[in-house]
Amino acid sequence: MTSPGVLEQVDVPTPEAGPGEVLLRVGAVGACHSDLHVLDAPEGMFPIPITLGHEIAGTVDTVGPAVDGWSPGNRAAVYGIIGCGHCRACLRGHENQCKLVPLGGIGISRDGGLAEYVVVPASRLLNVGDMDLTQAAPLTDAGLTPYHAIELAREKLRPGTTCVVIGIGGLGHMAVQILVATTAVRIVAVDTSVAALDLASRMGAHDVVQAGPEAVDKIRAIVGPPPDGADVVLDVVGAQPTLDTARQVVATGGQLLLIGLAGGTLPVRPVAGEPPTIPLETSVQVPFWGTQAELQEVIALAKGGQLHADVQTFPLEQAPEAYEALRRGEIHGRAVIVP
Ligand code: FEH
Ligand code: ZN
Ligand code: ZN
Repeated sequence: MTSPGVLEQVDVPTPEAGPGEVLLRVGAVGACHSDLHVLDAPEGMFPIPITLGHEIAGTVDTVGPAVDGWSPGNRAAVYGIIGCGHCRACLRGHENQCKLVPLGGIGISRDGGLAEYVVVPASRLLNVGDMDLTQAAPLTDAGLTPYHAIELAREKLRPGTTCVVIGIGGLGHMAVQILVATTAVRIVAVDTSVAALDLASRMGAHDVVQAGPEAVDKIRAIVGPPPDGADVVLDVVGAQPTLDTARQVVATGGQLLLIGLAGGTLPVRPVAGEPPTIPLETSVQVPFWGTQAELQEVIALAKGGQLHADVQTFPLEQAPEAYEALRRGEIHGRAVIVP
């Protein structure tokens, strides 16, 4: 991003690994909707110029001073968040809740992976062995973000409960697989696209509902009428229609996880005369990315063949086109740039 909203390919010097850092040759980097938010953000919110790309996997090229455990040729996925490392959240391993650094990360507050090379702290690397790097990269965000959200709802995701996943895109199709691999819940997939719903069925969703005026009734026919309903709803879109659907199908005592950042709002008005906007005892959370420990578990699911990203690859020079296709909603699964 060379100026606010401008994504262009320019030549920059190959970065060098400093103490504790590794120079990684980028094998693959996912194109995330959040990169569009970074591009569209008001000036001053993110450093400019900056190389975007926060969903990275690659091969170690050189290691900087004081780095142990990594050597040239190792293949790794990159945990993208860089918190302060010493606040009460970071010390507990929740760098996604860092109390000092609001949005610290590779491709966010420092140069990322939309390039042939990227320098990362060695502490952010997780070994992926011989895994295809176009599979490893999406795990670090498209896989980790829904995995973290599902972890937050683990208590509700009991055998025999239902989970509604709204939006079967880059993150949603991974969410379905993670639910299949780690729970015994009934999965209801919701999307506007029949192709996305077919993908959800192939990945193990038990029911599919096409988004539209009848979606709430169709979902209700599966999850039951109020005060029953879906025990967990993952809104992976976060637009007004999806948030409205989510709050109309969640059960009393359920859990709403707002993962998508499309700008919708969710009125939270407890029952007081007017009908409540969400049922009693229902919790609402806005998960953010995930923890490094959770990324290790996501990689284990992939290595075990239980998590596979449906990727569409683009060469580096076509990165702007990939992001425009993402903006137009033309990407099914995850767009991955291969420098
Ligand atoms: C990345 C950068 C900034 C905001 C949000 C994000 C998410 O895509 C991380 O999963
Ligand atoms: Zn992202
Ligand atoms: Zn911190």
